[in-house]
Amino acid sequence: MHRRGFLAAGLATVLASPRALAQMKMDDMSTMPGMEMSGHDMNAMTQGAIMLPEGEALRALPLLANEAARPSMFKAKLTAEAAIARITEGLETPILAYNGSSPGPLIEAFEGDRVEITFANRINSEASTIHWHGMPVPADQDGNPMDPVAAGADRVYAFDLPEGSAGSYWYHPHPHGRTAEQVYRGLAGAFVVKSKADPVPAEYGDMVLMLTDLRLAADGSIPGNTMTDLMNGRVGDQVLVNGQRNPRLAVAKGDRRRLRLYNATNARFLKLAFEGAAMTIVGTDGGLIEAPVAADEILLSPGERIELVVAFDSPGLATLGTLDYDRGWMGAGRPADAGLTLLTVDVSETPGAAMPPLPTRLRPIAPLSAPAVSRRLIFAEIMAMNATGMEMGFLINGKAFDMARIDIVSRAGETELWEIVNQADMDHPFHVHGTQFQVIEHERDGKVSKPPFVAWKDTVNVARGETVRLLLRQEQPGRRMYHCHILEHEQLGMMGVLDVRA
Ligand SMILES: [Cu+2]
Repeated sequence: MHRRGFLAAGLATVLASPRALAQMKMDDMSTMPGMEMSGHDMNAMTQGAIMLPEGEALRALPLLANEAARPSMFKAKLTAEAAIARITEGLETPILAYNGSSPGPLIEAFEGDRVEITFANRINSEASTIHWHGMPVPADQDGNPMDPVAAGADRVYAFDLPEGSAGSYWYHPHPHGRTAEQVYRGLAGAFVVKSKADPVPAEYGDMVLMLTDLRLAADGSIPGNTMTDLMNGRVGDQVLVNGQRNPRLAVAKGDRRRLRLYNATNARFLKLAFEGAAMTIVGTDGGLIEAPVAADEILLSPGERIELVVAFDSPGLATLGTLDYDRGWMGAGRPADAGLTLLTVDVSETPGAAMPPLPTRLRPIAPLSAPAVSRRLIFAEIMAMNATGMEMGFLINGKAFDMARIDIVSRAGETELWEIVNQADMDHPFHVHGTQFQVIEHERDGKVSKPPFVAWKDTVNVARGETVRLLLRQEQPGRRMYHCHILEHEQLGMMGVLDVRA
C-alpha cells in the first residue's frame, strides 16, 4: 500500500508515543472503539445486501411538536432508544431512534426563540449527547464529548436562537468513541431555524431531504464497522432520502420547490445533479446566501447542507442523482458513487398555479475581515505495519484527539484566519462547533481560487492535497470541538479542542 504518510518524518515521533495515537491492530480489532465485527456479521455481509423498495411517495419528516405554553419558546423532549424498523417484509432491523423515528423528528423554530429540549438517553448502557451541529449555542449546551449523558439519564439543553441565525442545522450524538456507531445505527435529525422575514416565496414550500445511507445484512441487521469502514469512513449500500430509497414526488409543471439537502451520512461524498429540473442555490449550512446562484452539480460532503430552489419546467420525470467523485479511497471496495437515483419527481403536463419569482437579492452577508490571529491545521493520515499488526492514525498537527488537552486557545469576538492543510490521501470535511465561518480561498497544486459566493458554513470539504483558508469568529466562551466529519476519522483521532476565552 503506497501512502504519502507512510514514511512521513512525523511518523516515528507519533509511534514513539503510542498512547497519543488512535491505534488499530489487525489481530485485535474487537478492542477498537466502535469496532464490533463478529463471525455472524462477516457471514451476513458476504450474503449480499438487502435493498429497500423504491418508488414510494416521499414522506416529509415527522415534526417535533412544540410543547411550550408561551410564544417565542420551543420546548420538547427527545428520547434516544433502541427501536425495531420493519424495513423490508419479514425482516426486523434493530436501530437507534429519536422518539422512535430515524431520521429523527424535524425541529422547526424561529430566530429569537428560546429552546429547551430535554434529552432522555435510553440507549442500553451507552453514554450519548446531542450536538447541535452548526448552531450558535453555549459551549456547555452543545453536546460535546466532555459532557456525556449517561445511559438512563436525562438532561436539558437550553439556548437562545439569535436574530440572523436562520439556517439548516442538524442534531446528532457526539459521545466519546461512539459517535460514528450511534449515527449509522440511526441517530440524526434536522433542526431548521426560520426567519419571520424570509425572502423565499412561501409558495415554494420548504422541505428537508435528509440523505443517509444504510447497510443491511441478510438477516436485516445493521452490521458493525469493518476495517475498510474505519479507514475510509463507513459507506452504506443504499442512499436514503428521509429514510426512503428513491422515493417519488409529484409536482405541477412550472412549480418551484425549496429543498434543504443534508448529507447526514457517516462518510459518503455526494456529487449531486438534477436531471430534467434546474437547481438554484439559495443557502448553505448557515442560511441564505446573498443572491441566488444557478448550479448544475453540487458536491455535498459528509456533514454539509445546501438549500436549493428547484424549478420543474419540463413535464415528465426529473431525477436527483449522483455523479462520480473521487475522494481518495483506500484499498478495495470503493463504492459505486455515480448513477444512484436518490429522488424521482413526476412533473405534470398541465401547468400549476403561477409561482412568484425568486427575488434577485436574498440577504446581505457582512464579510469577516482583518483576522487578529492566523492558525494552520495540518490533517494527516499515518499507517504502518509493525510486529503486532497495522497501526492507523488520523491526526491534526501530528496529534490524535485527547479530550484532556487544549489544542487552541482563542478569544471570544476575535476574527481568526484558519488554514486547513490536507496532507493526506483522502478528502477530509472540516467542521468546527459553535459558529459559522466564511471560506475565503482554496489552494491546490499552487493554484489559488476564491469561492463563487460569500456563504456561512460550518463544514467544508478539504480535498486531498488542498489547503482551505477560512475566517472564523467564536462569540461565546468555552470548549469547542473541531474535527473531520467523516465520523470514523473523528473517532480515530482527527479532532481537536478549541478553548474560547472571554
Ligand atoms: Cu477524515
